[in-house]
Amino acid sequence: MDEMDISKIIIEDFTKNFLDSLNLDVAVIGAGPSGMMCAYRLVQSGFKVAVFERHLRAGGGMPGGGMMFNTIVIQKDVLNIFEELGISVRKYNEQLYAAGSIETVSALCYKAVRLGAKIFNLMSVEDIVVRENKICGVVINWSSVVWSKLHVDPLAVKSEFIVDATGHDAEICRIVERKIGQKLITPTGSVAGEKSMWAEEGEKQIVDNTKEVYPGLFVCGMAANAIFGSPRMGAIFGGMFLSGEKAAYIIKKKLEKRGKNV
Ligand code: 48F
Repeated sequence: MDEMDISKIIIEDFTKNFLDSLNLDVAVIGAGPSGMMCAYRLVQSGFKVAVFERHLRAGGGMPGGGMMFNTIVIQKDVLNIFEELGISVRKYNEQLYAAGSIETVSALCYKAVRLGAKIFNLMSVEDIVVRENKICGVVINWSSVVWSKLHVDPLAVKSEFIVDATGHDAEICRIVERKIGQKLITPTGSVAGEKSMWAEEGEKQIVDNTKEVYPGLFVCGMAANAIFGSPRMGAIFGGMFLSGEKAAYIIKKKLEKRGKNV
């Protein structure tokens, strides 16, 4: 065994994956629960999907559970999804169940990746690609470059659709607001910002808030509540799964209309 072989395998394998992801059907930004659920449903339909995640690991806010107690709460409406993913749940009452946050993240990521979703961790989306008032790609850089404020130019990836699944900060929608102006398809044209915690109301509104908010740009998960000024919910996650699923469903219909039947 030669150390050079190890280096060569890593560089060649990664490069092949990366080159294969330069022209996507859907680029999902953020590997939290909503982004991963969206990616999972899209690859199940056979679309080419990559998820760009700033941090070292996938999962977003889920591994941390509630205040680092690594249990999450889900509602009975998503039990079918948990069963499909093979995640064990514990009943608390007629409405609420507990699940392990690590088991949930692992199962969701594993299923999505096995079906073909690529996850590029340690990469941050710092900008978007725009043509004739439609977003058609993302601009990426190594997170370490961004964090160290190094002056290194990024690379671009083309994509039919992009999904802002960046969580509470709704980073991609904020880039649109900053660079294109108040043109988001929201009541004010801009990002309203999330409201304080109200779990039941936030969970009710999140699926409604999941939609196309600029041509080519969809929003799901906490980012959807943030841009429409809906409440946060804390460590209850049913809405994240349903929101990711809804974004995937609308995108699938749009891709099929464009003749992207797979
Ligand atoms: O925050 P996150 O888990 O978003 P989510 O899918 O789920 C929210 C819940 O975790 C929780 C909650 C439950 O009620 O409220 O907070 O809406 O995952 C967002 C991911 O996006 C990454 C970030 O590191 C995180 O893993 N991210 C954010 N901005 C960027 C990014 C960016 N510019 N480029 C790449 N990744």
